[in-house]
Amino acid sequence: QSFFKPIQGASPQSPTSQITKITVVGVGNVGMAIAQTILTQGIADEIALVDVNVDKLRGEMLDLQHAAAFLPRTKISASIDYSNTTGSDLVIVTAGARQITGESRLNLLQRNLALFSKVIPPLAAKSPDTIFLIVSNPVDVLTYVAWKLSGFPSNRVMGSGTNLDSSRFRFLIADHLDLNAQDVQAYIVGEHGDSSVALWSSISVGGVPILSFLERQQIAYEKQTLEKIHKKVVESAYEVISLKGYTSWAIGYSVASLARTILRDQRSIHPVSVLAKGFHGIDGGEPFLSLPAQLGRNGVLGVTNVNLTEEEATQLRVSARTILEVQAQLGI
Ligand code: 6V0
Repeated sequence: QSFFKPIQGASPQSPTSQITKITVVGVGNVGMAIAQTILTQGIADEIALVDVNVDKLRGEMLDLQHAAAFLPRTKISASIDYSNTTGSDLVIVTAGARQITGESRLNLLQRNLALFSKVIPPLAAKSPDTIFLIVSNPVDVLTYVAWKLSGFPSNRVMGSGTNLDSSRFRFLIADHLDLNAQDVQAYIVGEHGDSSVALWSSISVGGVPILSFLERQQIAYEKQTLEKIHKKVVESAYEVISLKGYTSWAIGYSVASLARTILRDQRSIHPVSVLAKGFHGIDGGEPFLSLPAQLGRNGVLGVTNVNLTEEEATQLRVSARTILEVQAQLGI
């Protein structure tokens, strides 16, 4: 029995509606920040949460559901069973093992590889047409792992990569010049983390290329300032983790912006981790690392043909080699 009575002459059939469904795997600090940003921005009709911690999973689901009166209508479900993720348009993976004191990065990676071996195949089977967006660290290598384990075409597997690093970069430049960060165009590419590469030549404010402007003004010392800003970007995550224990809000907004671009086919450009083979002289393997990519409903639509200086291209290839060395030790 329905709450509403149909109006006179109405057809009993409703047109099949197109539901947008996002799965978020891992309801830790990062997964929940992503889920709540997606909710407040009304990006999905349905969010399916997955975790191995049953109580935490149900608690987080209920807590979000209780905000329904203040949010765009979104169905929120949670289950440890992957059947609940069936038919997802986008699967965001934030599940990750935490580094144990004294544990090497490689050991942590081996544990996350084991975790991904359990998580990725059932997700891919339940949503064979989905797009994977990997967030768990080390994000570039784990995006490669997800690509291998899913058997998906490369355009449907990407990592959040340096989208966050670039946002931090834009914030710090805007803060330094007293501007709005949304008016600052600037890209950090390569590995998400220590060997990331700042594309100086790409920095512009309101259409004015910053470096050539500064060079005309002979403010050479500003270049040093920009280099300091890049160093600060690399240190940002460590700083936030040492102060509050984890990072969450910025990665939440960063990933939600990627979700919106993909699902609403916005075709905007984001630096994300993609299969970088063949770009800027990167060869000798299949590394995933961040390049400015155009994103839309079909995932990665292409990579911007950005002009790198010789120094930037060399740094990018070093970044690629670092990632390839790690990938080679995985044995997949
Ligand atoms: P967290 O708070 O420990 O949450 C991890 C969650 O994963 C927990 O709720 C676990 O129960 C869950 N989990 C573990 N195993 C499984 C499994 N097999 N299936 C489903 N869920 C599982 O970590 P936090 O949320 O802080 O971070 C998550 C990951 O994101 C880590 O790998 C971080 O390093 C990474 N980040 C990546 C960033 C990026 O820019 N790419 C930024 C921030 C964090």
